[in-house]
Amino acid sequence: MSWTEAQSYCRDKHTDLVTINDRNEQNDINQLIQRENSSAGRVWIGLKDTWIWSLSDSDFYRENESHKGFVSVQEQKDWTEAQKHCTQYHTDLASVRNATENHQIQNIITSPEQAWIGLYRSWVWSDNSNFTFKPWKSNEPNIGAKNDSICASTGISDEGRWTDELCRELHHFVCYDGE
Ligand SMILES: [Ca+2]
Repeated sequence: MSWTEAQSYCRDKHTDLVTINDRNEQNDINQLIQRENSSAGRVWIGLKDTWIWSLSDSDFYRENESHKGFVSVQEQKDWTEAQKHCTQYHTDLASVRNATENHQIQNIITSPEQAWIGLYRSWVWSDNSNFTFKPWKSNEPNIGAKNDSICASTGISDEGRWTDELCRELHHFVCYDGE
């Protein structure tokens, strides 16, 4: 199945695709795969690369509707430094929810240079739990960011270390069952 189909299957029949938080869980899954799918190559886990807004509190705009406003900062910074600046002096980099807001931002940008907004790519677990344990295989992940759907897999070899794959590829997968 593709990653998306695997996620639907797991959510329907179990809880979700598996989330792996530490070395022990990684070992358990590696043993499970060896027992059940000894011929399988790569096996989907619940990790996916996706676009997210740096301002993660979606209630923010609702609660502060009256004093919401975009601020254009005339300093050259990389994205991380820009985000740091915004959280220190304002709230965060701008989240852009619709065409009106996009237009408001266009109107306050005075230079012809591109300006950062709060959108970035990150690895997230299917169940939204924290992503801290990262046993990537060496030279992985290695799929360019221009691909819009990248998911993670484990396997039998190399202590189950992870690789990134295009989500549409067909692989076996591991569900998590919270029951
Ligand atoms: Ca890869």
